[in-house]
Amino acid sequence: MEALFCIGCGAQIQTQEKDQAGYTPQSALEKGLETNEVYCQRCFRLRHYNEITDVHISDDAFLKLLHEVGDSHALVVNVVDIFDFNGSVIPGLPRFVSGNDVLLVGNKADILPKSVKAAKVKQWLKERAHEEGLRPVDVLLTSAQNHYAIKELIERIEELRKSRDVYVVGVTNVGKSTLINAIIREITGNKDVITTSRFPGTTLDKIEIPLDDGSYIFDTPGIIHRHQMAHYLSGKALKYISPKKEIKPKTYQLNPEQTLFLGGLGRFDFISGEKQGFTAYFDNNLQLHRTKSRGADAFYDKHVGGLLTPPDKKELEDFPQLVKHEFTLKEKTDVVFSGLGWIRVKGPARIAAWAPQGVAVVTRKALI
Ligand SMILES: Nc1nc2c(ncn2[C@@H]2O[C@H](COP(=O)(O)OP(=O)(O)OP(=O)(O)O)[C@@H](O)[C@H]2O)c(=O)[nH]1
Ligand SMILES: [Mg+2]
Repeated sequence: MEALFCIGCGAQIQTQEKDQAGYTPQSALEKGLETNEVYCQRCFRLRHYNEITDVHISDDAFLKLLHEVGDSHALVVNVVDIFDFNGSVIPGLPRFVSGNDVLLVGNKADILPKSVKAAKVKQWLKERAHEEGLRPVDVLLTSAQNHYAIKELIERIEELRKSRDVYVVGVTNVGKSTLINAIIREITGNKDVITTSRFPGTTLDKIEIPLDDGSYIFDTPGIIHRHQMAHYLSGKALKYISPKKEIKPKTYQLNPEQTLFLGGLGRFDFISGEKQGFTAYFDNNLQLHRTKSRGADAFYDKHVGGLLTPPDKKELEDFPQLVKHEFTLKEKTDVVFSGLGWIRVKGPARIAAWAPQGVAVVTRKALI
């Protein structure tokens, strides 16, 4: 029999090993073949019950795919999450794409505050890309979720690909599959063909979508960065790091030696400087708590999993300790908790940002 692949995640369909990628019960396979729509059991569960089955995906497979991109003559669409640019960077991508054109797509435009101008974000993305050694031929902003700028994206891809294949690449959870679903829906009317979810590592292998002229658009699995918050959270807490709506920034006037807890996921200390406003950009559901820095350690130990949640009591078992990162900031700077959000500091100020061990904290030129 010819190899079959799950149209939801790209894994090769098999009926033998229950805990391996692509497993499909024989009866489901036969049913799927009748309608020409074969989904594996993992996709079935994700699509109908929003339940994840863990399967192992190796970084090797991801590297192999990047080499394949380098060896082909194609347009590369690099999707990044504008809410988490640092977490979206694929190390070494400029080297892998070699001579191929790159179109940079900043997805999840819907969660940026409306007051932010698209042109400014595009310019900001271009500068950040250049810092990473990437020279995209163009930058677009989309919302795959709200179907925003999808027509524009399709037109731009058509112009740039010049009859070549298109590889859609990016780290996990930036919305590659949601974006391709939006493209498919725009062109054919079919909805949600590819499986998407808030869990990292949804797409398991390359998925081929044929185009009119015999070339393909490829969805690809995203690498999972260990320094992203998503790596350390399970089901419920993941909601807080994948905002679905426009973020409402909250400004806190802080005196030195005051602390903000970001639920139980992080902590921000204003160490020294003049009293000033700090603007927090996080999922609207994440509760921020202000306390005195003195005693904040004990406050955290007492309340994490309760008042300071997520993580909840159950998730707390495997949740890493918070680690402190100190910065002296002279001008307007974003302090980014990788994959969670950021706090804009006006400066000058000395601050400390605490994140779970392994999760990166970086500073960058303020986006807003
Ligand atoms: N707010 C918002 N969320 C989005 C958007 N696009 C995707 N998402 C959400 O982001 C999460 C990840 O989406 P996917 O399309 O599965 O991401 P992916 O890049 O294919 O991830 P992998 O397959 O793991 O590499 C899901 O919860 C989506 O609903 C968007 O435009 N706006
Ligand atoms: Mg995907």
